[in-house]
Amino acid sequence: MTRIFTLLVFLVSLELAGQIKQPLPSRQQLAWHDMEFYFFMHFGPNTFTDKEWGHGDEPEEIFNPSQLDCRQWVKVAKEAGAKGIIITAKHHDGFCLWPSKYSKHTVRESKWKNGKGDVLKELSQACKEQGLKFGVYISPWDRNHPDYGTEKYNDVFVNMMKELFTNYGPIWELWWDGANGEGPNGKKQVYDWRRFENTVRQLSPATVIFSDIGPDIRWVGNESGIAGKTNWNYLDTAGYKRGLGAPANDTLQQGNVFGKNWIPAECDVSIRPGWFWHANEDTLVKSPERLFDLYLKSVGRGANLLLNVPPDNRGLIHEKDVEALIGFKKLRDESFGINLLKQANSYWEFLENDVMPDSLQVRAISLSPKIYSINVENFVVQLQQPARINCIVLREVIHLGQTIKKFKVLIYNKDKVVKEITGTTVGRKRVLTFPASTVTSFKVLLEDAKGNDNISGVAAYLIDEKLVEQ
Ligand code: FUL
Repeated sequence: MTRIFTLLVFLVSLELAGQIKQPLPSRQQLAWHDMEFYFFMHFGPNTFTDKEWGHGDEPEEIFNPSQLDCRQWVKVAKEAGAKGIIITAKHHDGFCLWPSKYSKHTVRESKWKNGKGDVLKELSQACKEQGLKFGVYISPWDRNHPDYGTEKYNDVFVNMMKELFTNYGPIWELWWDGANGEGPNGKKQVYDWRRFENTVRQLSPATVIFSDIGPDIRWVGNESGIAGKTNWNYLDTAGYKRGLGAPANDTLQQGNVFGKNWIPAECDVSIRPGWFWHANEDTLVKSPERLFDLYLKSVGRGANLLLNVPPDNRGLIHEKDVEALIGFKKLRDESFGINLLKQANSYWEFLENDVMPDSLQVRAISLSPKIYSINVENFVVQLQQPARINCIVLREVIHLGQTIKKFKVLIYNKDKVVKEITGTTVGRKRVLTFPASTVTSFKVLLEDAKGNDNISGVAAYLIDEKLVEQ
């Protein structure tokens, strides 16, 4: 008996070893994956000068929003279903949206509130009050700071980050922009990235750090909000130095199938053509349908969507943007409100796993919130009654890693296959859309995987036909 038990333990350990060989997400990264969609906010002197990249010599007095109201930003974000806000605390022009002791180019030197204002304070408080996560973008490149291009600037940058974490935390995500050029004295900075990273880890171990190549979150390789149809959460970063080159953009878009690090992709894109607000772009705000399409191409491909919504020169989110955002939320609610499988007579192979932490339990889109499927290769979902469907959502149990390399979905009306969809990765969420058909059942075939396939959820919807991905 004991021998059999030992053998069993041995086999289970082998199985587990197979599972954990590949890199796994950290707890912070897992929580980040669940953020799905949040706001980016570009705000600063450029909002008042109609520029995208300030030169750093803009007079501070031009920063003077007449009605700045961070509560309005947070309210709009919440109404749009965004779960957090990342604000440009300092863009390339060096202007600080907080009264930093380490710069003379800040809100303190501006006319706004007679120099007594602090955007980061107002926004971090508003986020706290209304339960949104607060994140900060801080550009390492600084076209204003007199020390830029010298070793002293590394101290400045570290001290500024200390101010951010000490006075405005908790900061859930920190965004290090990859753009890097010369400072006011014509010199380029040699950044002490190791020190920067250690500073953040020490001050706030729970913060996830974004840069082109991580360490926690990677750039998706474009600014159009589009992840690869193949999207691995793995990335090889050996041989690349932050700020001095990254893997090719299509590698960033797709990740590396056997990459050595778990560094998932975040899709940054603006609701307008520019990152900053420009009056002449008020008519060019993306429509709810375009935003929905971006959602399918980012969140629907297992990445997160970081949607830039730049406040205008009043310091408010413009009415046009609000309208588009509310429309976008409505489309998501209407599309994903009713999972047609809730009533399915489903055949579902699964093992229940009691040790799985609560926070990882499969949510709304699974057949049952308490069911996980482990090592399921093929399964069939049988509907109680024929239904029109044009959207199927699959999910993988990513806390065990990402394994699925190739899948096929066969959609049936009685015995006839009415649609065959093939795909590669699944990841946290894979949303498949196709022209609507009457469906009686569908089969999901996991055709190739790196290890055990781990599907954790499946759902089906009938969405507005014009929203089906082109
Ligand atoms: C880029 C910057 O140069 C743009 O101004 C913007 O901040 C974008 C999100 O990242 O690297």
